[in-house]
Amino acid sequence: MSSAVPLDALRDTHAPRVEPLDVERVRQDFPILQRKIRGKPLVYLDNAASSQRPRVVIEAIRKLYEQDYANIHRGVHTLSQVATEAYENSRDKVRQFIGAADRREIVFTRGTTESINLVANSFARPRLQPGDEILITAMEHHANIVPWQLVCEQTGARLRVAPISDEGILRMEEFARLLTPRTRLVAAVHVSNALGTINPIRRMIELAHAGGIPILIDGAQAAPHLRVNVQQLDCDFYAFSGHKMCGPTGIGVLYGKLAHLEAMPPWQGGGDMINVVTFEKTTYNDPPQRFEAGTPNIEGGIALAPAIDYLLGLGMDRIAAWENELLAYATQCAADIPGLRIIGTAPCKASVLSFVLDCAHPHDIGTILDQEGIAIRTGHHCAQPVMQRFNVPATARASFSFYNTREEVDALFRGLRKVLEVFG
Ligand code: 7TS
Repeated sequence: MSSAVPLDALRDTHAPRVEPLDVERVRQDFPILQRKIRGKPLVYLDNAASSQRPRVVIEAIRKLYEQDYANIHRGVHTLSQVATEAYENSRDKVRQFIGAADRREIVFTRGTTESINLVANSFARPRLQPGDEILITAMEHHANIVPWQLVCEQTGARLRVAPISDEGILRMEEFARLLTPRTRLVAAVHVSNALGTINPIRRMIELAHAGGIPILIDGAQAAPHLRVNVQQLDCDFYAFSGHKMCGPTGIGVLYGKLAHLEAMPPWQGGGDMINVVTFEKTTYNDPPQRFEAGTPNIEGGIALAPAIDYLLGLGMDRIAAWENELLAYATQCAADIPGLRIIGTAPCKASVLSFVLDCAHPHDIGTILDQEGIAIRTGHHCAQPVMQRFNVPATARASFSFYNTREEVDALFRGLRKVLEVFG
């Protein structure tokens, strides 16, 4: 694959030509990148599992704990007001980041998983009848499979799966064919964590809407890497996690169109989500508070704002351009490794190089690379059906971030040559 990957064709964004990132400078912002592993410089290529945090995020949490911490949405005292304001400013920041029309469309959750479970329980379950269908794709993370299986079990609805090609590309004609009058919801991944495929979600959304079907997009692997605009996309729901985009762990987002959120019942009860409680009857708060029962991840929510500011400061187009160059370079290097097979060879990919070697199990690859200070993920990546589709038990996965360098890609392939020496 050359670096001339047809970026815009499927990225749903128009990426203008941009100034390249000063990666060495960017790396200075991430204290952990100075760390040594077994005496060797850390080469962190497990970004799809979780990214690292820049100093601005670390400092925001430290400042909160040292100066501004209190519970939110409940105090007249100064600290509670300061913390509440910071938390709610984060909601505005998220709204801006994904181009939502209204801050009430931004629900804070624990992460992508919880966002999808919220939609499954509060949007899908009350609407589903026996015989209804939910359509997903064959490249979903378990987080976008299991919640639908649970609601199907509860309601008698049926899960349908749109197949993918040997390259890991969604078969659009099959996807279109599976949209039927029985389909009540589509739930599809934007960027596959196991294959790297970028799905043509704009087209998928159009097709779903042409049949009057709402659609949720799992953006866990897209929000950190691509410019996302939910109004342009016109998706009904969009889910993502803070920890994969330089933000804190345990905070995530569900974007939902306001009309949907207003029509949805709460899914968890407790403090903050109510209007008036009596033993006879309780009335519920408006969105988004209706879906945010209990004390939330205050520091996570607050420190998501500097993470977003950081990404926007670098520019999502510059991030995408550099990551795309790294992926193209790594894909090129992979061609020189005997017995290496890339799993996921779609022309339009983001961030992820998933592969197997003839001679070594992915766990052995991961263990030997760790000796060299190189962190990759090995296993099924919580996408077991993808492994089944490609008939492999697991893959080794290097996933790139904007702070990775070509030298780190070289280190990865030096490490893989060591694997060949041991097992080849
Ligand atoms: N959807 C996709 C596409 C993902 O990649 C992940 C996490 C999730 C949903 C769940 O996100 P969470 O933040 O709620 O856990 N993916 C991975 C991964 O690839 N390696 O570790 C976690």
